[in-house]
Amino acid sequence: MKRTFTMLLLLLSTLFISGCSIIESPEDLAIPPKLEEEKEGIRRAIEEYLPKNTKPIIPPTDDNGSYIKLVDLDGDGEDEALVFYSVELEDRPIRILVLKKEGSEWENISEIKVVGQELDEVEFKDIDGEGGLEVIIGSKIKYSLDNHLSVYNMQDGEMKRIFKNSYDEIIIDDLDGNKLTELLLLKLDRETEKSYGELYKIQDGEIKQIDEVSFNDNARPFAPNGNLEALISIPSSLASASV
Ligand SMILES: [Ca+2]
Ligand SMILES: [Ca+2]
Ligand SMILES: [Ca+2]
Repeated sequence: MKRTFTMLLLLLSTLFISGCSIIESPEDLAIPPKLEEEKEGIRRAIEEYLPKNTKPIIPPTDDNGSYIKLVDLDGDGEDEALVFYSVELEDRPIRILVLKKEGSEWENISEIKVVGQELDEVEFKDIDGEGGLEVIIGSKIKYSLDNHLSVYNMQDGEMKRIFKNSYDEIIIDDLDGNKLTELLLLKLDRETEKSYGELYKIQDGEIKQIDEVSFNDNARPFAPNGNLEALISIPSSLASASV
């Protein structure tokens, strides 16, 4: 019980002190050697499937500077390729092409149309424990103060959206140590100016809110270098997050 609380505090301090909303492990920073190997085949597929008025975009959390990510989306042990690009003059310009290797060729099997106009977060994590990684996309929508969150997973070869919500800041991590990823959405109520966090995890096959974290009066958790001890009052029920 205590562990969840401590981990959460640690995560929150990292988040607020660094002003960065993701925590990266050394593995995340390594350039996947497989991408080098597969680049030619993927480039051929991109030329074939991508419309002409498009340009590649590099996801904000991608440290190897590539617009192609290799991720096992269906859990068969082989990586699929996700190609990030944008289409000119579209209301929802950001797209992610999903390619699967069939024999020696990469085939276009699905596509994600990102909500909004700008990527804020891109993560690949196992949320549902059902093999394969989910695609977690945080994005900014024009004229909207908060950010949009969508989670996709692959079902029968198609990318399906399994969850959507909004956030001001987001923590995407295994908060309770059960090897599955939880989502902690930090939100600001713009009328009362109070901040709160909503904790989501998989339950009975669906991503459900299992707890709410409140912040003390007048606390501004989104301000960097805030005094966390004073800011956060986490209900003891959060400790049951691992159930
Ligand atoms: Ca796969
Ligand atoms: Ca999964
Ligand atoms: Ca977990």
